[in-house]
Amino acid sequence: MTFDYSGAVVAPPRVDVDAAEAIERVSGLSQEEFVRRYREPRHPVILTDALRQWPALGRYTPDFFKREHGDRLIRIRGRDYRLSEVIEQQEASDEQHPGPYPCTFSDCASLLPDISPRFAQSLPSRHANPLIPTALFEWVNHLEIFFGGPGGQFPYLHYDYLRMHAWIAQMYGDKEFTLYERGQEPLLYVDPLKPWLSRVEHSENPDDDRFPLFRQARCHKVVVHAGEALFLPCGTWHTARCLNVGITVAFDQLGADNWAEFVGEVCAAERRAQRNGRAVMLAVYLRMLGPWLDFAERWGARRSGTGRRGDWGMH
Ligand SMILES: O=C(O)CCC(=O)C(=O)O
Ligand SMILES: [Fe+2]
Repeated sequence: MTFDYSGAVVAPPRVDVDAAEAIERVSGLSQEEFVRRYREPRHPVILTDALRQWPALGRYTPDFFKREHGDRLIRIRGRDYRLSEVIEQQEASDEQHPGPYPCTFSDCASLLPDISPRFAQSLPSRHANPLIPTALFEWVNHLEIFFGGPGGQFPYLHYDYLRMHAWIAQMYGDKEFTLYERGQEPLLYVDPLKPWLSRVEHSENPDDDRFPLFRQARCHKVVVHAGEALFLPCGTWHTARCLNVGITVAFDQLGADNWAEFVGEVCAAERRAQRNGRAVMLAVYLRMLGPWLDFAERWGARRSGTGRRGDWGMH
């Protein structure tokens, strides 16, 4: 998608609507209500009780990771660090001098028992289905743990790759998310080569000369606290900032309801890479596969709480 906006535009103040009005915090939500009120209309929501059965809750602290996983290596801007070293830097940091961010590890297989059950609202997820070519997810980590310290800012305004839904499970500390209302792409300076990224740098303090329309974009800020799970429906433009030392489990979801968007993104990526024949073949195959997977999920594959690796996109 390209937008050409020339001519002078006066930038009005940025619209940050009070998040308390915009993004609800709910508990005791049935699966049907979740689908009807949030997933279908693509409204973000915070579930305050979805993680309550996770053994990780209360256990995932900076000290726990320093003690149990401190020797794990984390690559940040081309250099390897020990996780304990990174956490110590983040603990010693402040808003004015943030530590390295984002700092993630994605080799989470051994941690699955800590974050099970995968709650009903985040299922089904079909990434690991053997009928879906794994090459489609070459660049995707379906499950990651983020470590951050005060002032740590996610570097891009984006929506999650291939229009998957994103779940942000905050295990420790508080993280502020800035969520943009849907349908504002003309104001977001979408990168035509990577249409899930905005070209606006430092979205908290944007360059008005380069991105004059950006200030008109309506966004909502919401703080996710430890124990809460934020649902970001597919295609939600967002960015994030750590308010203090924090640990976040982030994972994605691909199901029947965002399948069409997913297929659209896969084919668009093939076309951008000039692979038009492959784009057509994938479109035909994935559009036929969708109803088959719906059927299979309806008849048995759709259950929660079993902690299967496949639910987390692992084979
Ligand atoms: O937790 C964060 O800093 C943002 C995570 C995120 O949006 C992502 O990984 O796509
Ligand atoms: Fe994201």
